[in-house]
Amino acid sequence: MTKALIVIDVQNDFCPGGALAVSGGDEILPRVNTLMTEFDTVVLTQDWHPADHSSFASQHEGAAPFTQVHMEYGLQTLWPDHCVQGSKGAEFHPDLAVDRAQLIIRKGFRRGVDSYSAFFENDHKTPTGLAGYLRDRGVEDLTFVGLATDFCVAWSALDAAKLSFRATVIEGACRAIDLDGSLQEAHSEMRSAGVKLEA
Ligand code: VGL
Ligand code: ZN
Repeated sequence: MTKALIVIDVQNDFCPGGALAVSGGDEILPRVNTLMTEFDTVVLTQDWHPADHSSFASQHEGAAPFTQVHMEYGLQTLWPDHCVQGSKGAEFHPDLAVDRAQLIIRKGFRRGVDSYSAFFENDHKTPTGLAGYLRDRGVEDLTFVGLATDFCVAWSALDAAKLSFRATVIEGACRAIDLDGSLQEAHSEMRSAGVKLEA
C-alpha cells in the first residue's frame, strides 16, 4: 500500500513569535523531521495569503481577530494577518527538513476564499489539485502532521476521508489553536469520519 506524509503549515507564523502562534508549535519539529525520513512520498502545505486576504480581521471594518463573519461560502473565522506571500512569517520553520518533500502545495492565495484543507478551499468545492497528484502516484494511505490540529490538519484529514483515502493524524506531531472548543469538535468530527487518531 502506497502511503504519503502530509506536513501541514509548519511555518514561522504558526510557531512561537509568529503572527498566529500556536502554543508549542515548534515542539513538533523533531518528530516531524523523523517522520519525513520514514515516508517515500512527502508533501508540504504552505498557507500563502495575499496581504489583503479576506480571512484577515484587518480587512473587515471594526472586526476583531478570532471572531466570525458570514462569507458567501459560509462562516469564516477572522485571523490576525499571517502567512503573507513572500514574508518571513510565511516561510517554513528554519528547522523543518524541507528537502525531503517532493511537492509543496500553497493554499489560501485567492483573496476572497480561505483554504484550511490541503484538498479544497473553504467553499468545499475548489480543488487544490492534491487529490489528483496523490492518485496519479498510487497513494492510498495518508498520514497528517503539522499545524494546527483543529483547523488545517483536521480539515485536510476530513477531506482525505471524504475522498476515500485512508487518513491518520499523529497528534503528538501536531499542536492546536483550540478556539471555543474547536479541538474537541475536530476530534469528534475526525472520529465519526473514520480518521485514525494516533498519539
Ligand atoms: C490555519 C488559521 C488560518 C492553520 C491557517 O494552518 O491551521 N489556521 N490559517
Ligand atoms: Zn491562513
